[in-house]
Amino acid sequence: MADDDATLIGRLRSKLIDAKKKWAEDGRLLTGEEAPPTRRLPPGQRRVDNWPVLDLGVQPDIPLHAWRLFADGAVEQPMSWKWGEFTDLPRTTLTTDIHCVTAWSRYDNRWEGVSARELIGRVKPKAEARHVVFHSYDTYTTNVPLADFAAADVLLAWSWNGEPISREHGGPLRVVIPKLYFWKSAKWIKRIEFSTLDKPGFWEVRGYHNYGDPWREQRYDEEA
Ligand SMILES: Nc1nc2c(c(=O)[nH]1)N[C@H]1C(S)=C(S)[C@@H](COP(=O)(O)O)O[C@H]1N2
Ligand SMILES: [Mo]
Repeated sequence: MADDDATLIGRLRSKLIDAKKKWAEDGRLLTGEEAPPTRRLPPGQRRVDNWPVLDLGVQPDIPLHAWRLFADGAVEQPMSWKWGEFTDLPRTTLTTDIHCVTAWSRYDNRWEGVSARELIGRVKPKAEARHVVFHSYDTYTTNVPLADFAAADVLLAWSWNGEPISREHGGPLRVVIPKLYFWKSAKWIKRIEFSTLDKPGFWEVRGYHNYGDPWREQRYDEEA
């Protein structure tokens, strides 16, 4: 890629990121409603049938032979997997809804992969580990409480509706955390860091809510 292109893409990216930061500052899309989790569509969301692509403008291409997943930090047993090692772990399938902070929701996504619980059982987080930080191949990061990562419906997924997850949607492997806004579901996952301290990620330091519960409409940090 020519230097000029790289500069242009850099400028486009930062424009996009600034725009989203401004949304957080303005509290855009907030309805101020709360909905019981028994309601399927969270407040302020509209249902879509397509699957929008959202990222920082870079979609890393990770050949499977070079792919690695690391799990480390506050754990008894730090581990890493090559692609075939990871896909040989016991697998789970699960159908979930997606709720993006930009107000679209997509129902009935069928995922296949390894459950977070399976991975947690292998690395054995230390008693003082309370948080998890996802680090992705595009340098994106996002944070969740360990308790939420350890929920029964959290997956490290390589397949969506029977197909390998495409590169634009985070393949080879992405995180899926159905109960939180989709920015917490890191695409192109590379490293799962267990931590005693909370470490806000890319959007969390740019005005997004630290937790991100769609039914409590936790789009943005109240302090922003
Ligand atoms: N690595 C990485 N993961 C990411 C992002 C990103 O930019 N990089 N964007 C997040 C946001 S804001 C959303 S809404 C979803 C979008 O996933 P999709 O493109 O598959 O719809 O991915 C999340 N995970
Ligand atoms: Mo998002």
